[in-house]
Amino acid sequence: MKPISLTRFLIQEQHAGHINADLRLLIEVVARACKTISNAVGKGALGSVLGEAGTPESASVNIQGEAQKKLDVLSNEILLEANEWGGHLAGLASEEMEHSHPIPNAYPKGNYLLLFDPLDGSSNIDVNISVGTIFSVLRCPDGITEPGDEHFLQPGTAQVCAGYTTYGPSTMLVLTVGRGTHAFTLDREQGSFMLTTRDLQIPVETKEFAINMSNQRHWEAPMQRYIADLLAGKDGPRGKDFNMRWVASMVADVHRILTRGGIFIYPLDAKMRDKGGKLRLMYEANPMSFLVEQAGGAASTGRGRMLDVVPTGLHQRVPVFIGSKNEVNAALRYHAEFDAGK
Ligand code: P6P
Repeated sequence: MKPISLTRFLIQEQHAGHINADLRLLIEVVARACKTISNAVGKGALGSVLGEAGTPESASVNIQGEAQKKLDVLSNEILLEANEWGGHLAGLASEEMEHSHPIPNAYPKGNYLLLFDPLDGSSNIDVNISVGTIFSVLRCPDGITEPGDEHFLQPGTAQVCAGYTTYGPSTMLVLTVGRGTHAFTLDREQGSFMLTTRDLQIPVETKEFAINMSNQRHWEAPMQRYIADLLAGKDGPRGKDFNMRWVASMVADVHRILTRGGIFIYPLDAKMRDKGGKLRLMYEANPMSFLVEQAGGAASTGRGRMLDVVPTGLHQRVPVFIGSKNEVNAALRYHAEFDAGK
């Protein structure tokens, strides 16, 4: 049977009463912006969009203190311009901008807040490895027409929608509106995202873990023990051999896990302790956690459910354990035993 388009899927969800017209418009606008980003990313060296933003004399650095790629800046601009005028948003926030961006008074305003990492994993862009866009949707608090940063600081359980687009061999959009997690593949001839997997289910068990092993000496003791037991394989406490993958693009690693299972970990380490971790809560960990939970997986900071974290800052960082439910729980047991002094 011919797959249905994203538009038809969203109209079905709206007629079923699961989303309203504004949220449908928001998702369509973001998906269209991601198609534009996909085209820019796909040009590679032919598009004069690779390399660092800014000039050799003054590199462009974002709020995270990270060098910005030209495509970081371009992707951010594409998402800003696509979402400002539609009347579905009250404000938006981005990894690339220090503060949230209210919708200009010249445009109509809506009830949603959009947060995004416009191009996650952009350090991989110049070596042609998959990157992605991550987005999260919250409701603007009642009565607020000029939302400030503080109005975005809602726990992950408050999300009404989350998704990512991965720019890989194919461009895929993975989306949840709280009723399962669904995957769409971009049909470049039609220019439409087509529903290729309805209701993704992450296997609860896995033999595959994703972590940056070069940080091992900086990890806390329970992390050292957990990974050592994975590496000990079938002769060790876990009684089975494990495989490892690390793309250094969260979108690519999480997409693999949503597709075939696994656990992705970016733990707290001594290098990152003062920052609270590497990955950002509001537009990386929370949307990915919503998607993974809706696909039957689990997501944690290592000491608590990710979606329950009460944010304290727009660019707050957190440790991330996400993926196959039983493996995430196994990793959490090492932390719980350590905290209990065992
Ligand atoms: P490291 C990309 O910069 C990112 O935010 C995630 O997409 C990715 O999982 C992680 O950082 C990679 O971190 O320390 O391995 O470069």
